[in-house]
Amino acid sequence: TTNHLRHVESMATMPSGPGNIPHLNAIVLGEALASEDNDLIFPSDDFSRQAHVPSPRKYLEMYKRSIEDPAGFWSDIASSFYWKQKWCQQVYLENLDVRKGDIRIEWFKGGITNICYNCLDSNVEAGLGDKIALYWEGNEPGVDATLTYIQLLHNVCQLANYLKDIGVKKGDAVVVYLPMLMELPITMLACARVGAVHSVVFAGFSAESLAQRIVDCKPKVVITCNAVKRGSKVIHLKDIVDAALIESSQSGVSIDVCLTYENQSAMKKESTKWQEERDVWWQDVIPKYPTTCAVEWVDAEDPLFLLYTSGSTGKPKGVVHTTGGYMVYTATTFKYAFDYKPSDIYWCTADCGWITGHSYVTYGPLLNGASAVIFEGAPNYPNPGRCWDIVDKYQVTIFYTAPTLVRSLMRDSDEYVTRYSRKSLRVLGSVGEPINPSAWRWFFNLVGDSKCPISDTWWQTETGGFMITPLPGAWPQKPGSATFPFFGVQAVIVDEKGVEIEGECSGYLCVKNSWPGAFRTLYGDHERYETTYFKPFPGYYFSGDGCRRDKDGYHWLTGRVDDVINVSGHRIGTAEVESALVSHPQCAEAAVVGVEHEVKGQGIYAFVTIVEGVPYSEELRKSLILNVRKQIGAFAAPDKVHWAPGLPKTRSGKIMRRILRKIASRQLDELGDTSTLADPNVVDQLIALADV
Ligand code: 6R9
Repeated sequence: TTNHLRHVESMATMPSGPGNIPHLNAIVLGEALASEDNDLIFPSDDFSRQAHVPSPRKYLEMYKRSIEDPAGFWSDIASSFYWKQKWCQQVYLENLDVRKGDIRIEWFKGGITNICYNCLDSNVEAGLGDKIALYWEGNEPGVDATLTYIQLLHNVCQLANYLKDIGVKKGDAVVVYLPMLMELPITMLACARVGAVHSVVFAGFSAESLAQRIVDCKPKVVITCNAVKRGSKVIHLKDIVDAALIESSQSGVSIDVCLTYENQSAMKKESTKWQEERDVWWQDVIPKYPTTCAVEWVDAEDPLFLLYTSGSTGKPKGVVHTTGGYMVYTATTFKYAFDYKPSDIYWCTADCGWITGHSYVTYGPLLNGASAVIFEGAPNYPNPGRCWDIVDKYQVTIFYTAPTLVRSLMRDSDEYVTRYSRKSLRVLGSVGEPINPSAWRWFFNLVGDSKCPISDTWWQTETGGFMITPLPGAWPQKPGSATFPFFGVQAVIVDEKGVEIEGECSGYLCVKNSWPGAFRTLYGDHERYETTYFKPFPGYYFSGDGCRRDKDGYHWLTGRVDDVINVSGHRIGTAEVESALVSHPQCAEAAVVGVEHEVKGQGIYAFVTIVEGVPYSEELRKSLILNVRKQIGAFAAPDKVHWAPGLPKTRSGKIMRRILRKIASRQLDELGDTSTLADPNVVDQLIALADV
């Protein structure tokens, strides 16, 4: 264990102690880490030696500067990007205290740049033109394609020229409903090139959800494809878009152009339903445009994209990210958290329809000039070895995925992993939900052959990029802990009164300052932005997550503390599912809670009260679930519907979810005090109906 000693030593010899950085107080003492009961996993000497951040000491030095001199720290980094015009003297402007006025976060204000230029043109100019930017792996093994940086630039320019041609201007919204084809990052980049704001909608959302997002941002054009194959299933995306466009026009938002890519391997042109005056085949028009296109220069604070995410109440929130800070932040977090080097081949299994795909499929990797794999298919098709087949095929060195995938692959024979070499791997990553220690170990020991550090990255749609993450090479890891805050992030844990707690503790995870990748507002509702995120604990950004800090200063995320359920890493608001259920004519009332699920992390458990006189039946159960699939998407379908002639309510009519959670998880001896219920009998009734 020379490694072990080396780390403890280097911690003990840190320059001047942690100073004003509370989360480091414990770890700097060193002896805590050396104690027997710690479950620590150390990076190898070889790994640490070559890493960007090779030691706790280096981390501490950089972290301290990032907190004490954020302007200097981020200016130095931002200077390596291309700016048409440099930002003003003051790099960032912030006020995170609602009591002192509006929350206005600005970084690099006055700086003029373009993120597409920095992703493509800059890299081509730096000599990376012939480097592969994207490896595309189709649903069927053997179907694949590549684009070099120069080819990607040409493709992006052609689409950008088309967008300009149909009148898309700086600031206009473009809704994108595409699966994981190269056309998805191409579309995002083309929007950025012309200064348009993309709103990518995950292609698993239903027509109704898509319509809602179209009505909200009123795009000039919708970009989609006719169909996609995922595993053995064909999904007719264009039909979903057609239905969404009928619905949005009923709400007064009509779309003139629906640009549709022909995804030949899934569906032929001829069998696609078509509306001549509105629909345009991508392949008919885009290749005719010039392969160069002047960049629309934008202010650092001009919006780059909108991405909807679920909250605990009401309709989904349109999270707005701007250009300059997001660019600097995604690039920097990508580089450090994955210890990225130019020779790496990177694969993130996330879909571009979620924030992970925005920041760490498209922008972060391309800003670093990386070669990234994108995968159209399902990770267990044609068999559960597909991921490792892809890793070997492209010699993937950095593999970033979600705990739910790890857990689902764990259930199959290890032989699906061991039959592949996986020798190329050097860093693994995890995102979306807490990774349980057993999944962590399987991922580490089996997939990574006990040699690849795991970057368990905690962050959110709102944060734009990683917030708490290991830096592989710097720290010994603890399975299941996201470790320490990234540079520039002052993560704090507060109690219910909003008072910061130090040392070993647990409470609500907040952030004390702003960081460049932070979202700036909720689309069209700045008030909701302030109320949701900055009012609960005045003076802080509130994440909605619970967190524990252990005696060594490591952070352990404990899940959402609001009414948001995390299903397979996807955020779903209980209120959204409830509203989909009660819109069913035979559903009188619904209450939804999250329940532990072996693969998905959390499953959706719905209690439903049926209207008087209607019998509860299997058919009704199915039709209730169908309502949720139709209104939100298949991924939000309840795992269990529990018939509830009555719901446990307080005398003031408030549903007691605490009791419902216990019933859902069958912890019947932990129901607690039910005497405050308006009708305590409903509890026994619910228990009796648990398996109906
Ligand atoms: C990136 C992303 C955000 C919520 C977040 C938290 C959970 C994400 C996590 C994690 C524990 C991690 N979450 N990463 N929890 N450890 N490494 O997932 O964004 O879809 O907005 O979800 O996901 O609960 O609040 P988003």
